[in-house]
Amino acid sequence: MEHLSSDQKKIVILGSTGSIGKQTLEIVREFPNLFKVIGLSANTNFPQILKQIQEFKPQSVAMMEKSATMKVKQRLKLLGQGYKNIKVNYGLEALCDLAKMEEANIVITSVVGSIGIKPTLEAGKAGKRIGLANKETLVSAGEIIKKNLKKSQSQIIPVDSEHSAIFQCLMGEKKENLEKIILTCSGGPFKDTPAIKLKNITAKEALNHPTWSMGGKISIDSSTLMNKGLEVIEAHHLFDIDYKKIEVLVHSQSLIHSFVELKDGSLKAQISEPSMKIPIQLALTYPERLKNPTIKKMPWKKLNKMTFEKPDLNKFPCLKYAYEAGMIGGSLPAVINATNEIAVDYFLKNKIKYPDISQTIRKMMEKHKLIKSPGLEDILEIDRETKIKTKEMLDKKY
Ligand code: MN3
Repeated sequence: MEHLSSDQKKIVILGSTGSIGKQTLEIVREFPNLFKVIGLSANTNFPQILKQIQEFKPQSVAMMEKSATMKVKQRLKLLGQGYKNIKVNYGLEALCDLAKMEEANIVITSVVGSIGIKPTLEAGKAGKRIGLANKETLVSAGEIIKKNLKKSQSQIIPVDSEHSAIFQCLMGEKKENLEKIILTCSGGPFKDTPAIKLKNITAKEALNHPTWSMGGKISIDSSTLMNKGLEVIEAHHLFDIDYKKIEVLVHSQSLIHSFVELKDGSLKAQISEPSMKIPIQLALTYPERLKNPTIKKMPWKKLNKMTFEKPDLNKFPCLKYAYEAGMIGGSLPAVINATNEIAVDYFLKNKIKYPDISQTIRKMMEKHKLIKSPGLEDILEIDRETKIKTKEMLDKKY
């Protein structure tokens, strides 16, 4: 057992108490000889991260909130000697320090929202492999991230199921042979809800996703199709492909996680049970694959019942806005992303109605003065400013 430890991959998980973070730890738990967790971070969930610290004994921990940081420190002190050397810090700076930890081989970025931009950039600059599960980063700062990645040894392996599917379909294919990407989409819980009824939807209903169990923000994004919109922009950056060659197809069973169409007319798809463990594990093991007994295999009979249809862009305008923002580019994707973050937060707190989410995004897009090629500071400033303006607008409305 011990002799393998020199090949052990050292892993940092940004956002370890969220859904992706926890599943990453499940994989580490399954293969203790292959992986060692050296850094963990969470927003405020200190009971959960304390459990994780006790189990995985990382070198370093970052919390986003100061009071949670203090609680973690106090508890570790009580736990005694074995925990004395674990560093616990807080804030964005601490998150960035984790992302560039010298010993780290792989950084899983599963924090939610534009807070992920800086740490992802730091991991990239430090030449780490990035298991990217934070879509807001590429949406808001795709060009900047890519430019920085080119200068280092860093590589992004997408953890989002659709992008992992595309990545897998393209393994062994030449870039110039890629003709088209077809992103599949579950359609969310309101696929068959009449448009007229959308205004009465509650946060509780929207959180009830048909095929995936996920965090609050992404569940709402899935229901508005903004999630797919963000994924379209992400795919454009990850695979260097024109927006006109990215199509979205509603496939409610979530068995085909995306397709690629190749130059010769061949269509490739990646198919599996809806589980995030395959993409997460591949991000850790690529180019190898591992047999993992906790991953369910798919019975072929399920393939008998697959359906595909076009998304309804009038009922779910967020997807249309995301395409538009992506094609215009510059600072606009950062604006729709920041507006969406606030609008979703307000909706989750029952402060606004469901259709307000898309309407607010439209309004902020129209108000924005475009910066054609923004730098990192511009993006961070636009993110901050847009969030403040969105709050002002929504607070005034209700
Ligand atoms: Mn996805």
